[in-house]
Amino acid sequence: MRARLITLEGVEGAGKTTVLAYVQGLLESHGIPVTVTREPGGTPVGERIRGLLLDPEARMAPETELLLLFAARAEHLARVIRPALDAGRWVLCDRFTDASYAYQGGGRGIDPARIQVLEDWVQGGLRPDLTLLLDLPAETGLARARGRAPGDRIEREALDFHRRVRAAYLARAGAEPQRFCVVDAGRPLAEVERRLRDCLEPLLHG
Ligand code: T5A
Repeated sequence: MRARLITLEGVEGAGKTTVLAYVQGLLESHGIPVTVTREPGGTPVGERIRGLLLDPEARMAPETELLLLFAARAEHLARVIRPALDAGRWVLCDRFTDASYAYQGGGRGIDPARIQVLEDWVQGGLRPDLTLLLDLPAETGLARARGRAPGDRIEREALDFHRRVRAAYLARAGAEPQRFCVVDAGRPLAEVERRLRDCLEPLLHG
């Protein structure tokens, strides 16, 4: 079976981190070797960039933010994602380039055509095989996330920003229904997991 890149996306607090271990376990129970990683981050340089991006004290232009995200992504692809896929390991990534379209495109208002230039340059032809979009109203996700810890720089953005993020994710899912599997993240965890298993089913037997 060809190694696959599976990404998890969603608004703040949608439950990506919560379901990561479930998805990993499901793949491993089918004998699939899995590398679990995240963006921004996943490498020593990427984690330092993440610290900067999420620092509530950091002020930066939207373009700076986008370029830092793609700098971290270039490093992640070179050191983690491509080597894993080349070695036959599936990669399960907590956020990837759809987040740049959703947050920097939808949220910050950067022209998606500019994001696409970076995507083509940094990734070449590599795109996720499957994107699991945990969908939730922005206010519900923020209430969950904020109930847990003080927000980071991006989480602290206004509700309207996070609503645009959700709308951009849903628009991308609508445009590429063959790649996206949209999961209602407002349901109880057991239901969310059942739906995720259904989403993964075709890949497990494909
Ligand atoms: N970013 C990232 C960009 O702007 N552009 C990019 O290109 C990329 C890659 C960091 C930030 O970077 C931005 C987006 C982000 O702002 P992150 O680390 O993924 O990205 O940050 P968050 O989305 O903030 O991650 P969170 O940990 O806050 O959200 P999760 O992982 O979606 O949510 P999780 O699993 O921690 O769950 C939140 C709470 O909800 C509960 C959990 O127990 C937890 O308390 N929960 C549920 N409650 C009820 N029902 C369910 N079904 C539940 N599932 C989870």
